[in-house]
Amino acid sequence: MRIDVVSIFPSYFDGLTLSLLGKARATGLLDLQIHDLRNWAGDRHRTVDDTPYGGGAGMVMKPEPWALALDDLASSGPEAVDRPTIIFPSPAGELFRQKTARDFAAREHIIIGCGRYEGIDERVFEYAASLGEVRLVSLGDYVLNGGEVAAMAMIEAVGRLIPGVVGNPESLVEESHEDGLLEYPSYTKPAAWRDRSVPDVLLSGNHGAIAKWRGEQQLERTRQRRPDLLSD
Ligand code: 6GU
Repeated sequence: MRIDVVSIFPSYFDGLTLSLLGKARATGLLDLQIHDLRNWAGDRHRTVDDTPYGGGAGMVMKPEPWALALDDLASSGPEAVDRPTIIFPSPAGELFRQKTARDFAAREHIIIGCGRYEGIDERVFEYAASLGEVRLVSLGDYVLNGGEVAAMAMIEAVGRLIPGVVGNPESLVEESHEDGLLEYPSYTKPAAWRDRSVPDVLLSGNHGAIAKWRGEQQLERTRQRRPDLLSD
């Protein structure tokens, strides 16, 4: 899978050389390339923003550098991928969920455009739709300063679903959100620690009873912490 990221802060993404995703990149499972939007700016100062028409606070990202970046990257993907998926992290987008991650993990070529300032000129989204499938995607109902942190979260969530990235694929199915519920609690040794003991059932060796208990814990936690998940 190929992922191209466009940002004015490429070094945000340095952390993606670490751990499982770093290994996936080194072994070629994930071709992740980070690009500086200013490479496509047209002037000596490498300007990428300007004042908003109609007035208002802050600056808006200019359309021209974005269009040139998208032109170059859309035609640079893996062989035979004519239309990439073009993701713009945005607090005004659809919610990014585990099922969105599964959807994106099945794509061959993803381009992620990270906006800053007060946003990107609206015509960029229209133009991008002529090159691929455009998705505006939000991490949740709060505001970040730009798309970079959201893009990193999405890359990690998507990258770990690429076959082979997570060593034991069984660990992918027993996680929060894979089955629409929160994860059951986990314990390790010692069995008694600071006056707290591990639930007896986990020491019983009775696999049926353990599975039943874990299922009950998942439901109870979901009811308490995320009742919204039970009604979706
Ligand atoms: Cl994707 N972008 C920004 N700037 N803020 C956010 C977000 C994305 N998701 C939640 N807040």
